[in-house]
Amino acid sequence: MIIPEMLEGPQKVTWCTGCGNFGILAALKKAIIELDEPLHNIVLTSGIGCSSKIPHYVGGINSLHTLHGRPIPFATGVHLANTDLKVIVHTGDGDCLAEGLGHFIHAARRNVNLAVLIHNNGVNGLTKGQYSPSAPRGYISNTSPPPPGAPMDPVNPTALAIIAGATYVARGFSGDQKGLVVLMKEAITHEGFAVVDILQPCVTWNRQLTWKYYNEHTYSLQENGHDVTNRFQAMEKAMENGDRYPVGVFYRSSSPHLAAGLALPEKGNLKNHTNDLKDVQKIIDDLML
Ligand SMILES: Cc1ncc(C[n+]2csc(CCOP(=O)(O)OP(=O)(O)O)c2C)c(N)n1
Ligand code: SF4
Ligand SMILES: [Mg+2]
Repeated sequence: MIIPEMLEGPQKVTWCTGCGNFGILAALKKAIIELDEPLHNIVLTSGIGCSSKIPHYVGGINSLHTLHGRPIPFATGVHLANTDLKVIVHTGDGDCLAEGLGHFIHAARRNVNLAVLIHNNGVNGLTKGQYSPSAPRGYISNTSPPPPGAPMDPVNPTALAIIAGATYVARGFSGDQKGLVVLMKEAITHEGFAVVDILQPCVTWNRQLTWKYYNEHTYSLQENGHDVTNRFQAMEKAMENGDRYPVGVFYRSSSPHLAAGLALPEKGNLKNHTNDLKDVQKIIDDLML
């Protein structure tokens, strides 16, 4: 049994008071406790950003705080080395939808068995509030002053994930703890590429997409008779824009994930291979020639 003390992080949390990341951290810990998976089987990767500091705040599991835009390739490597692991990616909207966008699309297309949790706050929080690829058209920030504010439509991570081939696509809200825990558990246990776009207020830089705004503009997909197996209906809901944000599961399907279709080594998972240092020495010697 996992108890909260086992997940105490090694470092003091440095997020601003009131930041939506607190809700995501609390939901993640609750999801891990409820899943009751041995902690050594859980690996968390993150990029760079306020959101990507999360590995420092969760203890007991294995974590990799990687490079900006790159948590998905690191996670893919971890997964292919040991397909028994549950690999979770924490990434910001800047991290995932700007520098990391190519990785996101191709990992979805490959249906890599990962749970990608996007802390979506519409800004590059860590670097002082520049508008991110998910900021709405017209959004005003220090890098998108009026007029016209952000001069283009945002990247839509849920619609993009569905069209690129992700097999579990959902949206959560960091203010809806109960709903978020359910989505995280489903994403982590899903066999294939799972995405949860998490609406996360940044109280310091984003004065438009606030707690109040999301409380008033989100509604439940599942309470409104949505069919998660219908890809076209899922796209329609994911593309719903304006002032209403559907929250819940958009799409779920089952198809072979990347590791199932790859020519993996005969001995199976890399973790099963013995380290023969003689082989390593031979490679070094060859390179030194
Ligand atoms: C390769 C590289 N490019 C750019 C940066 C600068 N940088 C650091 S964090 C960041 C954006 C963070 O935004 P987001 O991913 O949305 O995270 P948030 O802080 O909002 O949680 C950028 C551009 C960097 N550190 N490394
Ligand atoms: S800058 Fe924004 S995203 Fe970063 S910790 Fe502060 S409130 Fe959270
Ligand atoms: Mg951000």
